[in-house]
Amino acid sequence: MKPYRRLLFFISLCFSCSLSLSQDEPTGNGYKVNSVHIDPSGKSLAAKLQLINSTSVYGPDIRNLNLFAIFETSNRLRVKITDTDQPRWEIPAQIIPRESENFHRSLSERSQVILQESPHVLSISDSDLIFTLNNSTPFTFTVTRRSAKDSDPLFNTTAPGIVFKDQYLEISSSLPGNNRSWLYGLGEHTKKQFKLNAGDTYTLWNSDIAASNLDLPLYGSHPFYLDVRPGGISHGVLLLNSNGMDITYTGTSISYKVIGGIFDLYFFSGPSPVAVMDQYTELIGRPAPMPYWAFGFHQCRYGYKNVSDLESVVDGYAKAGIPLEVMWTDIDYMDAYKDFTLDPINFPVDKMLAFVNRLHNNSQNINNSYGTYLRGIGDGIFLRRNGSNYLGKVWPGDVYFPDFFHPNASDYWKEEINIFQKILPVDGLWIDMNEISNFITSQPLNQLDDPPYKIKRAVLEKTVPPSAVHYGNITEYDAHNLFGLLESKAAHDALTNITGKRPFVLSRSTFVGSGKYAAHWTGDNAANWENLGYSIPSILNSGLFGIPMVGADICGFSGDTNEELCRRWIQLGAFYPFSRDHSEINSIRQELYIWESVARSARKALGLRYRLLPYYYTLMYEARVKGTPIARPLFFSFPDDSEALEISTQFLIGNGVMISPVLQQGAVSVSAYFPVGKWFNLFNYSDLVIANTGEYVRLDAGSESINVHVRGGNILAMQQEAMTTKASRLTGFELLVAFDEDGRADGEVFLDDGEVVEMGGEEDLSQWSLVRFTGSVEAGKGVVKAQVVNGTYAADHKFEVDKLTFLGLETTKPATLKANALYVNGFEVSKSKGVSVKSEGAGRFGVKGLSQPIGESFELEFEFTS
Ligand code: NBV
Repeated sequence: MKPYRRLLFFISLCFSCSLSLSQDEPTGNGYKVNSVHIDPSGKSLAAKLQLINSTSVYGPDIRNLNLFAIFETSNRLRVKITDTDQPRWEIPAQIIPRESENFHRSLSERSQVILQESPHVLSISDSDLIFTLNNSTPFTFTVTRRSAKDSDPLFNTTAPGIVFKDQYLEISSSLPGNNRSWLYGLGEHTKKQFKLNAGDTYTLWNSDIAASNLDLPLYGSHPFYLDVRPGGISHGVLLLNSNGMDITYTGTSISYKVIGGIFDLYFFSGPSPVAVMDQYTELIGRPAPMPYWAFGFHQCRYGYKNVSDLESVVDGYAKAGIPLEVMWTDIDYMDAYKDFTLDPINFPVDKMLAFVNRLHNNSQNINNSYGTYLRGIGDGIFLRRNGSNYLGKVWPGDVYFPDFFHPNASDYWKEEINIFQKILPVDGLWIDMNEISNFITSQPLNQLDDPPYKIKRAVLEKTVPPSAVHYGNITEYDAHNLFGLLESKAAHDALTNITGKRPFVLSRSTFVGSGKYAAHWTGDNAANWENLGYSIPSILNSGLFGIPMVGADICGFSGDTNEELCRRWIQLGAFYPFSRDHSEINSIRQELYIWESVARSARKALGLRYRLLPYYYTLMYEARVKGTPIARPLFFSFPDDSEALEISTQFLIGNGVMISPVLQQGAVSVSAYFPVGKWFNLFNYSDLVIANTGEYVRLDAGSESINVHVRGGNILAMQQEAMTTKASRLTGFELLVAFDEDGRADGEVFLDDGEVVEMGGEEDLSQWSLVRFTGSVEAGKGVVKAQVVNGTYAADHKFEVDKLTFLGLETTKPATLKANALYVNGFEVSKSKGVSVKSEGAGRFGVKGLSQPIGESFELEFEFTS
């Protein structure tokens, strides 16, 4: 039997004159404060706002507004501004649960009472944020940081104040500018650099635009940014709004021009980037745990011809000795590109079943009439426009689109997946084209299809028209950006329910909160050197948006790749959280075994990735509980290093593993930035870089190698490389203890079976383990402690540490050391049979043959002399 692989199944979402403004004409004249009520607890404030003067552009102004400000938690401030008299579109709380909805309503009833002296300050003692409402004409508000009183405000709305019309909302804040504020986020866009670029406008309207295009609105919408101020003091800002918008960042200001909904702003106080992510994902939903196998290597291509083509790829990987965990099928497997069907000629069910080695021996077959369509019609599940189902065109030809707002939609979707699952039990779902992509652009029907303010993407273009309606009369105009999120949720819930296991869903389109349900790939990049580089900002952005399981198409999707590019791409891509090679039908084949040098690079880079699987998986757990991205910008670990804030060509995996890839054709060295610390090459544990302050170091990067360093201060739990994640999981553990300049290190490891639905669930403690490690070394004596937070799973499954490697033992310069004695829980083990303690080079020694259970707390002491 071939090594166990997985088959991923693909669902493509297919069922069957602008006003010009003269320079000086304002879009609005702002509002004044009519009344303010501050709750006696000091936690919330409600104000009535009144329009000062109307303007003629973009439609009539809304006259009366309610403003609420509330500390929802000590580190989260919400500022919501909406129409006093008419309900308006807001993202339903069932989609993204919010806390203070009812509270706002009750406050608004009381808010006519007091008009205190201006300014009105909202501050609570346990929050670092302060909200100030200025009773100026027009009114403005600011958010400041208590602990940095005299520093620049975090958010500071500027004259002429806000504009609030039915189809046009505008709000701006001044920013302190260059070297006093660094912004990241606002996506999804492909960008040359991670840091936002002054002068850019970010349009948010989910679009099927290839990721190879710089600075255009891509598949997802995330109106969230992280703002880092001097010293690394960070906060986050979310405008929770699903309507189309343009966000312009000038460096000294940010302004939002939104075509609907309300202002619902959230401020997250940080003060570290990691804390902002914790606070942000606490609101929008923590990232979905991914199955262990999903961290293996994936191979995909649009254009695999038939089952034997798939088989030959699997064989190719096996022969080349390159690990392959997941084999994907793109739309090619479908019958005339219809969801939930199999092509009876090239991908017949029997061969597919044999291929995935899970034959259920039932004689089910695909029916000629398209059941998914018929059942959808029966349930009235499709999106409508102008009184009938809206007919679009995608791969199969004429199609209808399921309406995930319909109360029966998730059951319908589950049933379709279930029916298919019974025919072919696949391991995951890939949902593509869910922006929603449409091959046709319909004629405008009304003002929704042709809004007065034109965001920088025609809202009608190649999508379902904004005038289409969802269940409950929700217009596509308002809900467009939510489609991918809702489909991800439906697919995630369906898979969990059907399989009883942790689901894997890969979605192209995303919105705020998508990470709770799905992984993401960055979309259709191109096989060229520029796109190799862009992949770093793109994956870092996804992490910032709360979708840590992300990767770019390795070796490039469109256009022909080449040996050198593919080699450099697998060297980098082996370390993406989601590592998948994928290419387009018209491009040459690019499986990693095709070129010898690529194969050698793949074995090397993926070999290290597989050794790091326990580390990646523990980072998945950290993402699950705290929202910290798996792939992080350097400044997440070094927020006060202003150079780190600029780096877009390197990234960190977790806290302390740094990837410094070659991104240029022909280069055999790389200039890598090293924040302060001791950095050890992870391939050979030596080639130490000691950075006394942050510094650039030129590193060799021969054509088949990539630089990966671990920073002193980290303890990594590693296992042995293997051809599958399952085989690797069965090998003994190695603890890599890399001491920092102060002789300290820490780390942790999370273990479970890799597919139980929750990660670290509270109900059944027998299903997982978490162990924390700390280490210190001083004057020839070192100690490593393992503190078991929950050890049941590791103990039951007899996970053991076989090997320990200590790096950076010397406190001054690297020296060859002699290990004298090793004790575990007070017993000397260095003389025990099978245990060896040896110097393995300058400043480092290795312990082998240990058999120390991970599920039990232990204390390991060692003595050495130089
Ligand atoms: O299904 C084909 C492709 C897929 O391979 C790619 O990853 C998606 O982003 N899909 C887009 C449809 C359009 C291909 C031009």
